[in-house]
Amino acid sequence: MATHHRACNLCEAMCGLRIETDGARVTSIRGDEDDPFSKGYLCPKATALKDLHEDPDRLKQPMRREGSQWKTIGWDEALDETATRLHDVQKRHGRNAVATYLGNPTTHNTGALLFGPSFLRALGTRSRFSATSVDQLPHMLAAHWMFGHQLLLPVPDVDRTDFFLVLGANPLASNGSLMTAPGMRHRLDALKQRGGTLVVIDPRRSETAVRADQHHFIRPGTDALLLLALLHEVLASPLKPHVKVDQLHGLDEVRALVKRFTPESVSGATGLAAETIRTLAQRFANAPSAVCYGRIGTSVQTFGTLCAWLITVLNVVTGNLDRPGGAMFPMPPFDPRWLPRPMSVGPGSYGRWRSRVRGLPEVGGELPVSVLAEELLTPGEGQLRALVTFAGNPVLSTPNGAQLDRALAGLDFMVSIDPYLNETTRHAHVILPPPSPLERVHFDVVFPMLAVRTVARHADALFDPGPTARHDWQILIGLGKRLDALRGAGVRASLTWSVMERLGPKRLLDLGLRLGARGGRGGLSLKKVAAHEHGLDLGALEPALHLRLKTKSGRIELYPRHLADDVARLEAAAPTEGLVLINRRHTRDCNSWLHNVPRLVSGADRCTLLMNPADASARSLEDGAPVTVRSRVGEVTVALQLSDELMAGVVSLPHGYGHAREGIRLQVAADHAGASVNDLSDDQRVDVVSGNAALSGVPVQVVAAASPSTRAPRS
Ligand SMILES: Nc1nc2c(c(=O)[nH]1)N[C@H]1C(S)=C(S)[C@@H](COP(=O)(O)OP(=O)(O)OC[C@H]3O[C@@H](n4cnc5c(=O)[nH]c(N)nc54)[C@H](O)[C@@H]3O)O[C@H]1N2
Ligand SMILES: Nc1nc2c(c(=O)[nH]1)N[C@H]1C(S)=C(S)[C@@H](COP(=O)(O)OP(=O)(O)OC[C@H]3O[C@@H](n4cnc5c(=O)[nH]c(N)nc54)[C@H](O)[C@@H]3O)O[C@H]1N2
Ligand code: SF4
Ligand SMILES: [Mo]
Repeated sequence: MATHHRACNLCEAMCGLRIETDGARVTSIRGDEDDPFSKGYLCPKATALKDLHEDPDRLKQPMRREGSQWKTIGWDEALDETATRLHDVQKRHGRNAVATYLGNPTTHNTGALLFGPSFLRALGTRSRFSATSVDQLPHMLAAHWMFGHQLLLPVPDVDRTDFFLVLGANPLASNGSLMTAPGMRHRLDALKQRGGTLVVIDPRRSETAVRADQHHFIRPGTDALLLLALLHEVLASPLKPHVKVDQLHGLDEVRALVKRFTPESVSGATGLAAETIRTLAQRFANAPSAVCYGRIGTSVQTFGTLCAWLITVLNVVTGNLDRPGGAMFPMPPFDPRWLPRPMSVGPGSYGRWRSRVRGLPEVGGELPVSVLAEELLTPGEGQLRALVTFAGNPVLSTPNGAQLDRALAGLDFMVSIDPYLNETTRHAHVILPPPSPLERVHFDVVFPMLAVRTVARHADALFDPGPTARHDWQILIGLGKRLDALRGAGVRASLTWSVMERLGPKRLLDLGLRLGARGGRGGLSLKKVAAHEHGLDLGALEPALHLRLKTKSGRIELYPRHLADDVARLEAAAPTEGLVLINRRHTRDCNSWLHNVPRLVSGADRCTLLMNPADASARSLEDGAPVTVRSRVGEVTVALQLSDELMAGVVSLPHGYGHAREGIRLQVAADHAGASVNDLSDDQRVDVVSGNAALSGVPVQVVAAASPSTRAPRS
């Protein structure tokens, strides 16, 4: 029997876990009461770490596909073959003919974060894609322009704020995003207890909205208009004395811009009464501290970057940026932003190259994943021929997944570094599976940069995966060094790879902690962090932007040119008629990849279409009946679930389902297949500034299903 303490790696909240093991078995997983940050909180997903570890469908050996058959092969053979075939495609068609796609779990994987960049350098392709462009890209681009660094992301100081204005986020289901704060329910309760206010703006009365002091419906995709009107109101009064006007660049231009956006002018499009907008602006501006926070509902829409920008402008002009109770900049002990190169993450970039077919700009070295399928399918010079997927399932997670599904079937070569044979990896020629999360070192590299307190935490592996396993970082190094060797990169390159192999994640973390601790001040070590087995908490956030602002002007850029220009597109946008589709998350889902865990999929079918009863009766649709949902790109059939929690004119499907595809090895998931919302979302709908997918607000029609063979269960 042994007890282990470590952070859960399944979502951004980093909850501290207390895991009991008996030999090679996990006997229990509970919240770590002594964790100073999560204080014992955990969600139902944490126990999935045991199930993942024990899942008979989880792959343990590399596999090669021969037709539709999979054959187990050895690691050297798998890595040699993969590197040779990637090299071969690059030799024949150019380096950019190989694409990469990095999925969400990359950000929770210490080894992949530390060694992934070296692999990408060795591959040397500009055809890089990731889940970023179906997620937080607009926030990163706005930060790049406003603060000079894509990862200077302001985080709501939820524990000290007096007024929390939430747009397009449902932290009570998602446990928070770009806001690492385990146990959101307790934090929101504490806000109430200290007399604070929670206001939620969402087309659905979400789990978070139910607990708010006020919830207002908004027509999907119109948040930018609402924010402009809030700014109109705020800027009509003199600024508070503590607003540091001399640190701002472009305030007059913002003032001039928002003049025409009166609450009356946006009321029709947004669905909020002018008086509601006016009162909200005044209450926000007059609160002792306030913070506006927008998350995925504001990012995955056609005006995502405008939203991210205007949210920050609202925080700035009300004096709530970089101030306790407002939006703050975490400066964690291990900080990949300020480490020396090559360990650091760069400040970001924009438009250095464009996608071949649609001409969308590169952002931060990546192209938007909405163009991946067309780049694979459109013949001609520069067509993509091969793909590396790492911890991603883009067939289910990116728009028009069915089109991507078809495109992947035609690749010259595909390799997936992934523990599962799923909807995406079934197209691979080779799958390289890493061990389970409990078999590896875990140190959160990304989320302390988004955490509402200054924290760090290290844990060693619980189990040894054995000599025949390869960690993600070992796979990445294994491929990188082979690619360099095939290219004749020379002795120096091969030495560098050997050094990295010998360093491994722990020594690199130690180095990073010594060099980069707390905004570059150094002084910690992995040993010191690891000594705090329940996690190291270094206290509440402190104002930090003055130390770290990276803009050329040395001031906050309030009026970035590309965004100012994009307001014209917003004003020209025609209101969408008819039903629009939005997405939702359930506490027991984790994007597309935990549906093979029986305890997380038990109970009533969750993949239902939520619809307002008025919309259903207008279409003579019945609660519980199967309905077909159609968009420009496809259709799915699911059970209808009527609820007035949805705004009229809006329907909602969960994201991450659709496991009915042939050839996957996910027995439990296949029995709870559901339908993929991304068979409806449209690859042509993007936020044109960032290229981020507009997954929300998709125009759809809903009709009774042609052959109502199944009457799906109600939840
Ligand atoms: N249980 C669970 N937790 C998760 C995940 C999961 O799949 N399941 N995924 C994780 C990941 S990768 C992420 S990025 C985070 C995301 O975390 P959140 O951003 O909190 O994501 P959601 O829970 O989808 O909440 C988005 C909300 O936006 C609303 N919305 C949709 N369109 C609009 C709009 O146009 N305007 C406004 N104002 N609101 C809109 C939706 O109704 C929904 O309530 O969650 C993480 N946590
Ligand atoms: N319509 C719609 N689409 C969405 C969203 C939405 O709200 N609505 N949300 C978007 C968001 S926020 C995100 S983040 C994306 C997620 O998009 P993706 O990252 O593409 O998809 P996931 O479902 O997270 O798939 C994760 C994959 O990683 C594998 N994996 C898990 N752990 C590891 C590991 O440690 N190492 C390796 N090598 N592999 C691992 C899993 O087996 C799985 O194949 O989806 C996006 N798509
Ligand atoms: S909220 Fe749940 S999934 Fe997220 S870190 Fe905590 S226990 Fe893990
Ligand atoms: Mo995400």
